[in-house]
Amino acid sequence: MATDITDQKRASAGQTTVAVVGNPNTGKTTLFNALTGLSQRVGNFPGVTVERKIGQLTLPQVGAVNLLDLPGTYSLSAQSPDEVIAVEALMGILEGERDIQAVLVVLDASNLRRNLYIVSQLLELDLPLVLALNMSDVAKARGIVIDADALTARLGVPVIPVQANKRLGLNDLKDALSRALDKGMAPARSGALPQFLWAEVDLVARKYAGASAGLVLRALIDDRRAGASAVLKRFGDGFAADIRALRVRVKARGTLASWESESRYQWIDEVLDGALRDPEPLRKTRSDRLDRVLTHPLGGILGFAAVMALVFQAIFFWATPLMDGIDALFGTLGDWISGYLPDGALQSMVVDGAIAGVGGVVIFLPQICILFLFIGLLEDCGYMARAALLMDRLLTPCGLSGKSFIPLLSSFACAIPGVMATRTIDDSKDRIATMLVAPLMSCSARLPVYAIFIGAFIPDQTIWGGFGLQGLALFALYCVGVVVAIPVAWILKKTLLKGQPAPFVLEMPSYKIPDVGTVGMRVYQSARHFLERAGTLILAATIVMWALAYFPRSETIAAHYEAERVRLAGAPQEVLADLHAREAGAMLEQSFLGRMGHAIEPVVKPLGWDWRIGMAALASFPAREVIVAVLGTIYSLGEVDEESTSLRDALRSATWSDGRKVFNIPVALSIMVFFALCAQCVSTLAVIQRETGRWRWPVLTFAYMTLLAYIGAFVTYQLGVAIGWG
Ligand SMILES: Nc1nc2c(ncn2[C@@H]2O[C@H](COP(=O)(O)OP(=O)(O)OP(=O)(O)O)[C@@H](O)[C@H]2O)c(=O)[nH]1
Ligand SMILES: [Mg+2]
Repeated sequence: MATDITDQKRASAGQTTVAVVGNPNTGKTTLFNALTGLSQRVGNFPGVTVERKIGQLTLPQVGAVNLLDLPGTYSLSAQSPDEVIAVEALMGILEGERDIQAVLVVLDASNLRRNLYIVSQLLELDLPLVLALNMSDVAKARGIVIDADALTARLGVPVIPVQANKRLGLNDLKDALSRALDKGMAPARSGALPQFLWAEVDLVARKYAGASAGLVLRALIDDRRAGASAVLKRFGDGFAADIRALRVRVKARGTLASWESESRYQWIDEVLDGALRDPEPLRKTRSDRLDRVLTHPLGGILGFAAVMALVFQAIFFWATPLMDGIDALFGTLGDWISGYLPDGALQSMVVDGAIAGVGGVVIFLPQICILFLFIGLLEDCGYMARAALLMDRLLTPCGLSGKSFIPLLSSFACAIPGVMATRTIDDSKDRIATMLVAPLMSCSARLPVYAIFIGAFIPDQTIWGGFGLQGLALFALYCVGVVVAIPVAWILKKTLLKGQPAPFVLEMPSYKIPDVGTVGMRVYQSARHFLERAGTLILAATIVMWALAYFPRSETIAAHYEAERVRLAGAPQEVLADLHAREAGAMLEQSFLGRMGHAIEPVVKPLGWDWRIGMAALASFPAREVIVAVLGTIYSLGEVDEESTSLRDALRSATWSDGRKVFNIPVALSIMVFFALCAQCVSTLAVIQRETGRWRWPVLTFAYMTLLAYIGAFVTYQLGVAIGWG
């Protein structure tokens, strides 16, 4: 992502690096954003951050330092790829990572006991620590009182109450960070583990330069987990042999892993004794009461369906006036530019290529904004995690767990973050299976495709007392991907990725009133991304397609129609317009695009498509919105009807050479089903390759999705015709 590179450049100015760590969903990124002025993604569910993000912060006395935002983790025993990133960064074993000089631990004050677990481990890493006691407002509302001074004294590290979303306590926090960096002293160990163990561990640590006791301990306890493997790799074979020998000696005295959790929790109880007052730790909170309804096995699912139906209704209902406005704007722009540019290739490229093409896509900006407004609201209020819980029951039979749901849900915005979000899944087979079906979820790039065909061919009627037919059609298309994903995941988990779904554990965040800034940022960033794509990738594709559709110019056709015009001079306006349209059509037919199109027509004919649709779909393999732009260009070049200005009208009036209409409901449905199922996004395939490290997975994704898309479109068209909609 572009922001990463700029952040990286800006960050390199400072040398010192402070890592932000803590349990998932404790507000690390919110605090990171508040301190650095960046706007990384925030959301009210665990697993929002799955990458390292770097920013810069100026501290009193110390000056500029780098701040490193990391994925959340409950402990240093990392399992899932996102936790591994956090743990490896902390241990200084991440390739290309500068060393970390201090750690800023973000704690959820309303859940302090569990949050202190990782603190007890971090105290052993020989790094200065500062603890930010975040969500202090939530704790206060629940009547929880924490004595931060007492904790500071007991832990030997500063504990600073903050409220990141309101930027409260930041100055105190910065002061504490400055002092910690200034002193550069690591705190004393927690004392959670038995003394004999430390004696053994210290012996090994002393032998290897750079190996702190904390690192040796992780290598010893975490055994084959990723963090430990990285430590072992870093210090070489002799170190690994020492650890093996140490393990044998220690095991003779008890089980390491259970020791660790038992003794750490015991330590936590001692630390909190008298410093934490939680009046009713087991009382039912407002969140619990809401959950009784929202995660009810039947009521919850019905509620979820209702929420989604509302979203799709709103996408059509609210967007229409704004879209008409943008449409008119581009129309005027085209007319205005036509007036300035002489007739010919340049005018055609700008007006028929760029404006008709890109304009056709940009019209859908309001719908994108509305979609992301809802996604942002649902993410930040805490509903997303509940939806995941509901879906766990439905996903288990197809071999996946609720853990897969959040990545799949993210894929409705865009499959790229969706694929990245699979990093929260521990089991690698589950993770790959989820990645492979993620692109079946209808991403926002499909929205313009659906919207144009639904707008043109699905009647704007209300049925069943208030539901708009267009909104329902959109909802149904979103369901197509989901319905197909279920058997695909099932087959994958039965064959190539055989294995039981891992048990589902996801912490339920408390419900919150969504933050205006967070939701606004989500809408703004996706709108910007959409426009950037339209201005770059889509524009480039459109110009290429325009050139293919415009050239070569046929002298013979031009001469023929010129002669006709002379012959028909003085004829009524409609006759001349018809002549113009026929000339444009003939030119298009013999263009490079027309010739290629005719060559592929036999392949797409069974789907009910003409060559134009076939070529537009083919051009959309790098990025699916291209179809809208290309159809805009094709129909603008081979103008069918002078009167029609919008693409929607052009589609409605397009005809085959024998005069039949090209588009009808089965054709429109067949195109939409094709786009719902096809893997037309180079970036997604590239991300799958990067995340899995293998080419076979993106290739398989592309192959199975394209095949399904063709079959789906064929069946849809043939069924539609059989029913008599054609
Ligand atoms: N009430 C309250 N909400 C907060 C506070 N700080 C952050 N939040 C909200 O808590 C939620 C989680 O914030 P994030 O910053 O995404 O949390 P994170 O720790 O980065 O989460 P992961 O990246 O998933 O580990 C968001 O909805 C924030 O708006 C706070 O002090 N008080
Ligand atoms: Mg985060």
